[in-house]
Amino acid sequence: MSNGYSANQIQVLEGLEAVRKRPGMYIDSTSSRGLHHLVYEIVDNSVDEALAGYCTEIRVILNKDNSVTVIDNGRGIPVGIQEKLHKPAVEVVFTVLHAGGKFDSGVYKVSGGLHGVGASVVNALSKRLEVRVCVDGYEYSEHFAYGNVTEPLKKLGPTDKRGTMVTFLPDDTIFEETVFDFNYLKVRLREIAFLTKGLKITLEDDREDPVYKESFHYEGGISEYVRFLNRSKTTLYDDVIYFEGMKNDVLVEAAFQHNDGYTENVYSFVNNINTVEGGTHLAGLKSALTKTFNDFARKNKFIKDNEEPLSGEDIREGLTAIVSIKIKEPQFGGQTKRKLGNSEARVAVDSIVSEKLGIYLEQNPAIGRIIVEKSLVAKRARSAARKARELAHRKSALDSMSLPGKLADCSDKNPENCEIYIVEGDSAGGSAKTARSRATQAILPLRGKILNVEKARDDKILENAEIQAMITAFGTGVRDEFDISKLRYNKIIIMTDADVDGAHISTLLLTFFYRFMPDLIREGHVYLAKPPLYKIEKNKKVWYAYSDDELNSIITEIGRDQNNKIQRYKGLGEMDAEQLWETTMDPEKRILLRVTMDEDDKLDIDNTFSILMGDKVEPRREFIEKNAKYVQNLDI
Ligand code: TSJ
Repeated sequence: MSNGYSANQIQVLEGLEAVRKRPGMYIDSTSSRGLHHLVYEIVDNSVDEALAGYCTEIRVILNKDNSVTVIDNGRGIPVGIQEKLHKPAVEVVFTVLHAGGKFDSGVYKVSGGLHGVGASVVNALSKRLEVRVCVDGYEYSEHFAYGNVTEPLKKLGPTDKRGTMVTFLPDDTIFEETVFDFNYLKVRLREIAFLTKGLKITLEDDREDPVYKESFHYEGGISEYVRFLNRSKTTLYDDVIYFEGMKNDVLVEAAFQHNDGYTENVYSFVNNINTVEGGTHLAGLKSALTKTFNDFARKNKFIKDNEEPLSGEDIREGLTAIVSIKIKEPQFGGQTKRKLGNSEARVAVDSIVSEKLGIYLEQNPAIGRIIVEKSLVAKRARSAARKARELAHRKSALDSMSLPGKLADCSDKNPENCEIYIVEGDSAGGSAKTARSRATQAILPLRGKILNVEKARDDKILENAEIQAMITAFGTGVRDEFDISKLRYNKIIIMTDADVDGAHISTLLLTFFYRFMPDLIREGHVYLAKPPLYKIEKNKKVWYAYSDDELNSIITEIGRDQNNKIQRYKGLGEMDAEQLWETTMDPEKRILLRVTMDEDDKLDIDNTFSILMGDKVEPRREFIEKNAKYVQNLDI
């Protein structure tokens, strides 16, 4: 060959050594996220065994040495010698890139899908990996290190069990983070259990004493998922409406229930992968809902013959829905490869949901009526909301003449250089205005608590003075009219007191940004300022501590002394302008936390906001208790 590579060299490059040399080509990151994906990579194989009908239980164990064990009660990975490579099939699975397929075609699979890099990549990125298989009456084991066989396949002895067990220890020279997070794994494993009805998944933390376990097992599958997502909401009717069916080789499940809120929470999955950009299956669901509810509404005279139909948005206000399909050859497209392209999926979902929902509504007209009445209210409110949105848009499009009165704008007109501080309270706002660097820092003080956008419709939200001030100042508009190129500040910085009220205000603001201008967060423009918790003075010298740990290390360093003066800051208002500048606003010294989001976590983020901001107390109390150990600097 002209480039001088021999076939043999190419073979070598395609081996597992390539994975270790360039992990980024095989996993999307070597950060904490990539580390956790190793677990999903292994678990997906057991889920496939469950989808094939041979496995009912999966256990995931976080071991003390930070290795992970995955156990299933499926058929066991075959151990027979594979003809082509003259090796046991199980060894091929762990040592050949993208192995599999030969003995498992013609079934729905979740592994090998989008992230599906296979067990061999996990093996290559592990310091050690052990597999045990119980199959055909015997137990076998094989050991690997860095992807290489260290103990060949060994027959251990007879057993009456069946199944596969894999233990792997991620290589800490490859991953930046090697400690597994129970809660991160829990969210996804619970989701897999919801999406695979009947499958029991247990997550066990053996690093805790006593061992901490949670199990997920849902006979109702995605209809239980919808009930779970609505648990912090007031629902409009008790049923979760659920349909399943098969058409064109596409297995379709859909479930939904309305709540009395205003946001649309519709999620779609293909082979257990969350299709964050939607696609044909989602389009099929939306079209079926719009068509079928309009048919029902007309038939029952909720809409007159000459009246406009309900729009899809009207019907989906307050809707929590999931569509989950299994398809043999998914075609993914879109920016993040999370958009389904198969046209047969649209047809399958549309026709199954249309047909079954039509029958359901005939048999349950009272529920149909509740939904249509809610949609009719939404339809009326929608036109008011559109006017409010357009007004907000027009206002922001005008020049600085229309900027809010409370805004102290910066003089530099290049957004690249500019930042805006959203400040809690007029007094802190006043100090911030004095302290700021006028050229590049704008200050927008907010009075009191801002509106909870989870509990109001667009028209009410956009009438709110504080929200209007932000929209006008940012310049981007909201929702469909949002245009990031109009953004007037490169950084939007939320500055609140370091106490519970401050945290609440930050959450309200983040909820507003997330619902109305999610791209601000997605593109990394939103930050939280971190004011100091303590001021330490000794012999006219001053230190600031931003956490209890930092306070302790400062005290250790300067020595415990009668002359030390330690002041606990209760709020921004206690600092004068100079202190505020020095501790929280000076770009050279301040601490800013950038707010980020991972598309994969969208469902969980939606859910977290609705729990924190929703109307039921119990789920919120439970959430705060469970997450209390992760919350720092909360002055309770
Ligand atoms: F991939 C893997 F090695 F990482 C892995 C695979 C890890 C774990 C924890 C489980 C599994 C796995 C594989 N569980 N069950 C299976 N099943 C098969 O590999 C299997 C068994 C029998 C047949 C058959 O056609 O008889 C086909 C397959 C795919």
